[in-house]
Amino acid sequence: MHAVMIELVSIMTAVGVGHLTAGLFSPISSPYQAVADTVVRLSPSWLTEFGKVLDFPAVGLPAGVADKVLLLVGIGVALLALGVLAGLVAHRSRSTGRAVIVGLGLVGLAAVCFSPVFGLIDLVAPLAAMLSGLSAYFRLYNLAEQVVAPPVPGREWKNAVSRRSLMVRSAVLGAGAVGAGIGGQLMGAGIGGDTAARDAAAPRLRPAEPLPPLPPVADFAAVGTPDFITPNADFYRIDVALRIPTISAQDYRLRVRGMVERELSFSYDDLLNRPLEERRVTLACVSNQINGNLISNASWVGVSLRELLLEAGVRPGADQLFSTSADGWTCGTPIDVLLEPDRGAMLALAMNGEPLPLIHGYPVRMVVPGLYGFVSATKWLADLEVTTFDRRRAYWLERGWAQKAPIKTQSRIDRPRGLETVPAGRVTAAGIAWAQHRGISRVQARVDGGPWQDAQLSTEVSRDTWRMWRAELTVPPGNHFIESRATDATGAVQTDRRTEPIPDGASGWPMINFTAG
Ligand SMILES: Nc1nc2c(c(=O)[nH]1)N[C@H]1C(S)=C(S)[C@@H](COP(=O)(O)O)O[C@H]1N2
Ligand SMILES: [Mo]
Repeated sequence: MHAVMIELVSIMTAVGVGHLTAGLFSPISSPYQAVADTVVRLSPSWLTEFGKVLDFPAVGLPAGVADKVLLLVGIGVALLALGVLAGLVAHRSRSTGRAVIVGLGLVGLAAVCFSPVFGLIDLVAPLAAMLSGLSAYFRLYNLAEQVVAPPVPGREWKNAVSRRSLMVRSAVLGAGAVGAGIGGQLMGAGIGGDTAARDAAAPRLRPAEPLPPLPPVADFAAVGTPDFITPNADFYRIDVALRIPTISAQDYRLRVRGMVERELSFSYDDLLNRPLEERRVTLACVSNQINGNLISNASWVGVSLRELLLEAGVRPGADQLFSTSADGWTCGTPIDVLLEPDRGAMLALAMNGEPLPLIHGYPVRMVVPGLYGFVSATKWLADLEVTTFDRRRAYWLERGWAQKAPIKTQSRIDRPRGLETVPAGRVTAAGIAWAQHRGISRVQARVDGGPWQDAQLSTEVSRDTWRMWRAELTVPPGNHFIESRATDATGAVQTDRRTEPIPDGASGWPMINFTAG
């Protein structure tokens, strides 16, 4: 019994101290965090794709968050289970209990060392974790050995420790470990740390030329499409960051280096002082399934990435801009696309009128109209290296996704909803269509494989944003299915050939089954 408790408390101490030390020195060096990050990096793609769309709305966990919470809780449960097992064995052999703590410590240490952003300072937290876990183990075991059974008359109490005091000390240590863990979390997250800087930047994030207001019919939200602009709180989120990198705007530095004539370096203030432009751009994730919701639209304010590259002077032969985020995630974007004068590639600083929210990349992220997010939309941007595709391979390329990934011409059906029952007769179908940077020129819908019918389109706001469609269809009572297909401004029609998201985006016509009654 004692053995299990001692094992558990020792493991908790190690984890708590590791997390606290990391919070003080370098948040990414928390062994717990590093192990979770390693699981993410090594996950097979079926698991990753499952995680991206997993959500638990009932407990307030949207997609992009639910998978992360599940992983972190899962590792905690696994640790506790291991602790119980090790404790049961340690009851017989004390060295097993010790070995498990050393083993876990080494796993944490290895995970930290293999982080893509490892630095020497990152050794402190895993070492502190292992030492504190071991010392808790020895201290509690020594205490446990002095525990005597209920005092018998005449027995010497002096050096003996009561069972109760062992329990109390274990409980205090356990509670301390939990407190240390929470403390480390708060410190690492820089709670309150940068909100002042974020607020201070807000008034300066005004574009030189504000965009004209939206046209009156930019969406058909009244019949079930999304609003034209996605509120920040509803914007889809995709990243591999278990801990949101917290970068202080004061310390922010962005280097532009590699195959350039001149290396450049910018502070957050330098970027704020450049001419700011505003663009409405719809971001889309390559992992989006047909009819999926990993797509959102915002108005971004930031600086021209093309201007930055021209200032640095791209040397001949370079074909890739290799960007790295503060947490080590990497992304490769074709330089020729970024240098197109009318592409509008930018380093965004604001999203829908406020400085970037932390989960969407504060303080600086990339936005490139027309390319899927995994090859263009680096959040928490830390480094820009001009290089070649031969020389450096980005995060998702290493995992089987495409090197270049322009967004495909697509549409989605939002109404009727899947399996919905609607009154027979005239049925309003509605949805979205997108082909960023080419623009949408036509959307058609049909019922039960019948003739295609042209849908009405919302006013085009920009060829870089989605466009909404609605169509009035006539359906008799019974079960039906509806399909849609979009045509982009180059005349290319959305293909009916169904493909999986991997490697360069899903294709195929969306289809919804519904009942008219
Ligand atoms: N640092 C970092 N940036 C990232 C990613 C990531 O994992 N880490 N994911 C990319 C992917 S796959 C997409 S689709 C977009 C999503 O941006 P959002 O979360 O703001 O919607 O961010 C991109 N930028
Ligand atoms: Mo993505």
